[in-house]
Amino acid sequence: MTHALLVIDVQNDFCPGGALAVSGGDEIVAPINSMMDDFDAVILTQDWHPEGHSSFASSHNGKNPFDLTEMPYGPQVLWPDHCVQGTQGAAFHPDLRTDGDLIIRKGFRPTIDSYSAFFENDQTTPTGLEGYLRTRGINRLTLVGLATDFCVHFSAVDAARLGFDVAVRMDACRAIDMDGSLTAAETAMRDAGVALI
Ligand code: VGL
Ligand code: ZN
Repeated sequence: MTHALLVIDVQNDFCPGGALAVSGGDEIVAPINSMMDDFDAVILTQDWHPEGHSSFASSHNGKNPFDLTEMPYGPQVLWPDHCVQGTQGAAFHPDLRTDGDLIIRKGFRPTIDSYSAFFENDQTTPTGLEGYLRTRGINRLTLVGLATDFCVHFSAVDAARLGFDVAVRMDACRAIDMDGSLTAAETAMRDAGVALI
């Protein structure tokens, strides 16, 4: 077994004071840093949107952050502007170790959002992460990061469907938790065969 730690979106905009702050988002930085040495590989993801991205409420007339809209690929939550490429908000939390092996960016296509580290929200456009993991012989993944109910959730479910052995360290994740999204995410992850630890 070659075991990688997948660190999802530990970026300023998802931490207290950020544009899409997740409560307690900064509390997981120190525990994640100390876990890194226990893995064969460390991979970080970075939410990385162009200005005016289609997932931003500000790009839709009459819509507010956290409203739902319909995209060609299905329903999409609209977010406050966040993780705009090159901004401080898109940077990793300043205390996060970034000496991992790979940083994979997602959400850079203007018309598709990407929660998962594997596929964009159309569920068909790949990020390339699967190929990277397979060519390195990585078959086991532990996920940590932000937010439990969105990017961690979709990354974990996709990884399990692709056949990886997947665990989520819930103590090293924090959730947005809107309208029961955390409970729904936990159910979906368990149903996909993800171990919640
Ligand atoms: C995320 C909402 C929008 C996440 C990213 O990292 O969970 N959530 N973009
Ligand atoms: Zn985003």
